[in-house]
Parts: sequence; C-alpha cells; structure tokens
Amino acid sequence: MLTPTLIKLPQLKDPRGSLSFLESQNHIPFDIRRVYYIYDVPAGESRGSHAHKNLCQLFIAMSGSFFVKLDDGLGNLYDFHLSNPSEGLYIPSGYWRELNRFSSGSACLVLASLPYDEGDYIRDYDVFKRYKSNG
Ligand code: T46
Repeated sequence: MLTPTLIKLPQLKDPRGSLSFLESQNHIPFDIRRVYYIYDVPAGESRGSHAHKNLCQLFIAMSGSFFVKLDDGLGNLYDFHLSNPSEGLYIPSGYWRELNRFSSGSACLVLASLPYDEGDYIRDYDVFKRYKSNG
C-alpha cells in the first residue's frame, strides 16, 4: 500500500463487549517492530509535524478521538478523523503528519515498522518538500 489507508480490523462482539485484533503481514502490510502510545494530550495541543524516510505506521484511536492530517509533499493532502478502535490508519513512509484536536481522555496506539531512530525523521517542512521532489 503506497497511500494512507483506513484499515477495518476484525471486530468480535458478544455480550461481554468487543475484541479486535491484527496480525503483521495479514491485516497490516508490515512487521511490527515497535509499539508506542500517545495519551494525556492537553486540549489544543498537537503532535507530529514531521515525516519519516522509511518508517510505516498504523494509528489506532484506542479511546476518544483525534484528527490526522497527512501531506505527501507533492500536493496531495489527506484528512482523517479516528474514533473507532476497530479501525487503523496505515501511513506509509514519506508523509508529513500532524495529529490534533484530541478529545479529553483520548489515546492513540501506534504500531511501527522499525525501532526508534531519530535519523529517520524529517522535522523541517522545506527539507521534506525538497526530499520528496527529488524523488
Ligand atoms: C509519529 C507521531 C504520531 C522515543 O524515545 N521513542 C519512541 O519510540 C518515540 C515515538 C519517541 N521517543 C522520544 C523522542 C522524543 O524525545 O519521545 C519524545 C517525543 O517524541 P516526538 O516529539 O517525536 O513525539 P510526537 O508525538 O510528535 O511524534 C510521535 C512519533 O515520534 C512519530 O513517529 O508519527 O508520534
């Protein structure tokens, strides 16, 4: 998958509640090498404002909701509102992202294709645009 995609995950509902699951290379197109989560975001704060050279990720709104803006640096913009724990937003490498408008008590689970590496980040938007336009 080369573009950001909302992936519907299996959801098993019964009188005890709901259960969702995912498997690497089955429901998502990468092996999971790292998991982190974002929570306790104060009202009005945003996260992200950077891109990754190689990292692919899946964002899941485990509780509450937030918005995700994506930009491929070539003129294509994407807006998502995540609020459902039974779906995940797949983000390939090479997309500038901003997460904002977190609802109170929200939590974003992130499944990542690589270990943490600051060298994989592009944190300057102009550098990102040049990186993308150079192919
Ligand atoms: C992304 C958005 C959605 C680590 O030491 N290990 C980690 O795995 C991560 C993700 C971060 N950190 C350190 C690096 C910084 O000192 O935690 C601190 C905060 O990270 P950052 O400012 O990058 O946080 P966000 O929320 O702006 O970005 C994070 C991810 O870094 C990024 O990949 O897509 O969440």
